[in-house]
Amino acid sequence: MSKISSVYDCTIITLDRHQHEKGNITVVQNNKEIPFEIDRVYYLYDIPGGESRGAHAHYDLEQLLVAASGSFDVTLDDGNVKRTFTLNRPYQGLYIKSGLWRELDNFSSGSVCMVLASAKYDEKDYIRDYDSFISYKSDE
Ligand code: T46
Repeated sequence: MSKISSVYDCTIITLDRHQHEKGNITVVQNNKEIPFEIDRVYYLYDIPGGESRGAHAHYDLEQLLVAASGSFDVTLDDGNVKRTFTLNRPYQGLYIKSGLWRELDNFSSGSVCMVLASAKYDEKDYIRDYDSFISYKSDE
C-alpha cells in the first residue's frame, strides 16, 4: 500500500473549532476526524531559525501534523510529484499517508509542530536515504 501512495492521498483536514470567550478548543478523536488510531503524540519545538526536519519516509506510519503554534511548510514527495503545504492554524492538520518522503522547513520563531502518529517510534519503519526511497517506490 505504501509503495503506491501518492501526495494526492494527503490533505489538510480542518478540525472542529469550538470558539469560546475564554479561548478556543479543538478535539481530535481516533477514527473520527482522522482515518487512523493514535498510538503516539510528539511535538517539535525550539527549532532554530533556518533549520529543517524530516528528510525521510515511513513504510507504515500514518501521521497528522498540526502547527499548534506558529507556522511551517511541509513538502511531500511520492517519487514522482512534490507538494508543499503551509501549516499555520492550530485547527488544521496535514494527514500524511505512509510511503511518502517529507521535509519540514520555514519554521517561524516559537513554532510548535504537534504530531499524532499511528504507531510507536520504530527506527525500522524509516527510510532515511532518498535513493533507497526511490528504489522502494519504483520496485513493483
Ligand atoms: C516526522 C517529523 C514531522 C524518538 O526517540 N522517538 C520519537 O517518537 C521520535 C519522533 C524521534 N525520536 C528520536 C530519534 C532521533 O534520534 O529523536 C531523534 C530525532 O528524530 P527524527 O530524526 O525522526 O526527527 P524529525 O523531526 O526529523 O522527524 C520526526 C518524525 O520522525 C517524522 O516521522 O514526520 O518528525
